[in-house]
Amino acid sequence: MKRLFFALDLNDTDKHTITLWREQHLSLTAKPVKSENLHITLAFLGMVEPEQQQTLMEFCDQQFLPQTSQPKKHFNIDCNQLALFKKAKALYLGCQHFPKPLIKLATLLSQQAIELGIIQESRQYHPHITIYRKAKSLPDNSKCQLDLTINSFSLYHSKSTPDGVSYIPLKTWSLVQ
Ligand code: 2AM
Repeated sequence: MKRLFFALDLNDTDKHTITLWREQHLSLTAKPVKSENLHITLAFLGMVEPEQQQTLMEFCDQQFLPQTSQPKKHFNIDCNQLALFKKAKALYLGCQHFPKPLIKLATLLSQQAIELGIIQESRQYHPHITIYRKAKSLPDNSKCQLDLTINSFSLYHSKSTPDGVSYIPLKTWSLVQ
């Protein structure tokens, strides 16, 4: 069994933009999320059996096969909020106008997980990029404006290592031709 989740991938340039902005605008005693771990969760799955993983991957293969006749464009994400999940102590970047097709994607993946008996949280989907953990409060200078580009999503394995958690993409599906 593996601890898995689906997430939108951030490209290296955007990860660098976020970490640079964080360095320049915030100085917190909280724990910064490693640049390579930055992502936007679509559906958290938790512990998943190999057969369930296989079925989920086959479902995505069918849904997101490249179709050259249907050109698709990348998605722009305008991160304009810095906010805090108080209970989880997670400081995150959010965006007011998240693309509807990506919300639909999150719903689709979550429904698919439920069909396989994987429990999903009933609260509303709240797309975000966690940039600090163990954050106690929202910094005063909480304005941000970061334009990010989304081309794909992946099934990630959340793996504990001596250097902290590592998010390993197991398979990636393109949202762009
Ligand atoms: P976070 O960014 O807000 O911490 C891997 O754990 C990813 O799944 C994290 O990005 C985490 O969100 C997200 N996630 C959502 N629900 C979770 C849960 N119940 N437990 C752990 N991670 C969860």
